[in-house]
Amino acid sequence: MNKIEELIKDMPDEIDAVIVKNGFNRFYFTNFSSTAGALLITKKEAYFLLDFRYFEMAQKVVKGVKIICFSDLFEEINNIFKKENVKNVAVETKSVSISEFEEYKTKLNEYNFTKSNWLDEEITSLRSVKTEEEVEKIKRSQEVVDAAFSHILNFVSAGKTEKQVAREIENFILDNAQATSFSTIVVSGKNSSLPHGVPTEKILEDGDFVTMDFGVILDGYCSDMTRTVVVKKPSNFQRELYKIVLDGQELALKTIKEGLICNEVDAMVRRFFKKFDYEEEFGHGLGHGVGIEIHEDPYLNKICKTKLKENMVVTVEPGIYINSKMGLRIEDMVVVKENGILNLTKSSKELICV
Ligand SMILES: [Mn+2]
Repeated sequence: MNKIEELIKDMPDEIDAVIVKNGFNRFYFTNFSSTAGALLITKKEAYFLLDFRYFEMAQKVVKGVKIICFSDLFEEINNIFKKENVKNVAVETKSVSISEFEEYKTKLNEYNFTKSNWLDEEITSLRSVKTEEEVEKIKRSQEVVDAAFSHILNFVSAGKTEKQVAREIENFILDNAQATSFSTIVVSGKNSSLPHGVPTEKILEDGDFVTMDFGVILDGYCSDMTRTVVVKKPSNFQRELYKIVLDGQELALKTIKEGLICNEVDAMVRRFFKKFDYEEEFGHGLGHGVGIEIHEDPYLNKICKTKLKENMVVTVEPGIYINSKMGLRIEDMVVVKENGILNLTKSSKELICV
């Protein structure tokens, strides 16, 4: 069964059709990227409404849905609903704005529109469990990230600035993938206490931790990795701190498997850090889902109660950040399996001196 058939199978009796407006969700069902458009799914058929800019390309590459070129979106939706005898229509609650929703209700006033939690939850749950094909794409996306790390190890050194290192990573990514999946983070020395710090003109100095967090988009699928290296020689304290973070990460990697609850995995690493009195210094979630979006469900954090399922792809990225002094993070991306994980990240986690 393909993704659209899955959605149709789960569509409640009281809903005749759905409109998928969110760009990431449209891509999920069609594998086609566009800045505008709408995917209409009735119980019988799927229609992809696109404007002239995308029409020709979509006709060539999109399979399994009817491609319609619209000049007036509402008129086209009306035609389809008439033809298919649609009355009750669900739209995404999270991505349809209040004004857009009002517009639907006004311009298509013969139909009943509902902001549907069912639709959001359905798409979230479909998207969070990856197909084998998606896992393969994410794996290839991660391979570029691993290659970028090998590349940067020959570049990052005392005397370079954070910005220069970030630019070198991004150039490598742009040469080998579609785009970066987020703005590359390179933080060093005191700046490394900032988990999502922005690269600055700060020069890398002896003894600095350098945290590099970056990812790519390849074939529409994201990857994400963080490594922390040290310039020249680490202090004993840095070695200890690094070992605690790595042990915390490995504890999670050894434990994660289908059936565990997200917030319990997060809590386990938090308890581990507490033993060393670093609970407060781990101020963010343990990880997040990755797919079409760099951050998507499920979330390994304090509040997410999703049960892990086979073929969910999540990051595992504990860190310890000592205010105004230093910090570090280590991040891998893994596929959840029945009895454990498949780690897609191959880069070394030894504390590397550069
Ligand atoms: Mn991440």
